[in-house]
Amino acid sequence: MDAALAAALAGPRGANPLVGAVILSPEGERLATGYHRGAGTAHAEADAILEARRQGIDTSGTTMVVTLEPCNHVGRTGPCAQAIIEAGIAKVIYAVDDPHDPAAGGARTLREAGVEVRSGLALAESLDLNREWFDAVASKRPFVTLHIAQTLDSRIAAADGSSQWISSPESLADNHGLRRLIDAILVGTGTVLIDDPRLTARTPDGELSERQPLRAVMGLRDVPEDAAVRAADGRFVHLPTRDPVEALSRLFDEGVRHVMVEGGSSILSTFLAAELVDELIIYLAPTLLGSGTPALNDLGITTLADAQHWSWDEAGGGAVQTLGNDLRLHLRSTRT
Ligand code: AOF
Ligand code: ZN
Repeated sequence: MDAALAAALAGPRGANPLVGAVILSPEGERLATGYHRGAGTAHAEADAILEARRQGIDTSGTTMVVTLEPCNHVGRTGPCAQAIIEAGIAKVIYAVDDPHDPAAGGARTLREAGVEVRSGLALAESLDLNREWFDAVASKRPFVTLHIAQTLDSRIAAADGSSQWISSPESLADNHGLRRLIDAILVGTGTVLIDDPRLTARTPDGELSERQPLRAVMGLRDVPEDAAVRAADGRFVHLPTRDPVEALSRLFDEGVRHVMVEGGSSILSTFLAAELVDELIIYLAPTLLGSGTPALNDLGITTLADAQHWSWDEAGGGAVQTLGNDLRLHLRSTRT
């Protein structure tokens, strides 16, 4: 299962989960490995079976170890359960059930065909591998990470509007690393009109990274024809709404399972007030402004008893990290 998990990591994140599969001989020797390369391409199981065929390996009587329950549906490809049965594989060991209704049920199909099936091996690691995807599929909306780069006194811009750069180069590089992993980045039309950001994922030397998130702008105002978000590769969408639920639903339909909301204050506050944020990443610079744009507006809370509570998230580098001159705070919603 470790090898299947490692293989899964080679795939891209997106509408589909990361999945890896390994085929073992009856003696436990590793014969072939496969992984899923993203929506529209072969699933990990089919990829591993294909790899075995390419090497002229007979798969009958073998064991498949896979990080997700083999699918039972004909989506863009599949069904994997059928491909496994046809390949004569005798035993399937998978980590976690597929929570996606149309695809679920592969384990039963396999058992009915006489394949021995076991599940639950490396369950925690497999859930962790796709934790945003599992969350998004269960809630039928993208997993939401909120990103704020702020001063000690929670300002995201000075009184004259200047906001570049509150955070250190190390924090910026960290943010661009996150942009490579998420499916979409979302800002409000106000941010586009004031800051004209590119919203691309870039390396520290300013080169465009290979994988770019969808750039989404929400709000009723138009996005100017010459706005920087429209440039580059055309992976841009304007969501003409102020309703965060509607914006998330549109993004989910576009295949987005993990979105990072980057500002400004009104959109950050809207998502927080609506309790639609799963994860908070705050870059805290050791500077004070005393005036300027606050990171957040009114969240509709008037008494301490109604305060939102967040928990420190130790995953992925820890709850508090030092990045150059800044602190990176990582928090998780206590809703779930
Ligand atoms: C598997 N193996 O490697 C993956 C699975 O319509 P499709 O073909 O893109 O299928 C997408 C669904 O299939 C996805 O939502 C998830 O439930 C499952 N993904 N299943 O057996 C794989 N990637
Ligand atoms: Zn499949």
